[in-house]
Amino acid sequence: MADTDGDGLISYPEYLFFLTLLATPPEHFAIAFQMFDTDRSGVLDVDEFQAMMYTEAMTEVGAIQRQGRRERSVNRVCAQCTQARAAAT
Ligand SMILES: [Ca+2]
Repeated sequence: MADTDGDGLISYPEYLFFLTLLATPPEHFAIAFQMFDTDRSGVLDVDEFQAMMYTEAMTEVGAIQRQGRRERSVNRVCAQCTQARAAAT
């Protein structure tokens, strides 16, 4: 379930996404789904799913910056976001 791209490995964005799922109250799922289903098709296509993963990772970047953690951690997350977006194109 956490290995969303099926490569047999759990990337940091996938890990963050999975943790977010675990922490999300059930009543918020429908709202979140509608937010990411930008074409209102009722399903998330690859682009919408990648945008969701990117948003989750960038949310974590903001949290890291607010908590004043080391810049190296932020750079690692940003590099993984860049890799995820490059893989999607
Ligand atoms: Ca859609």
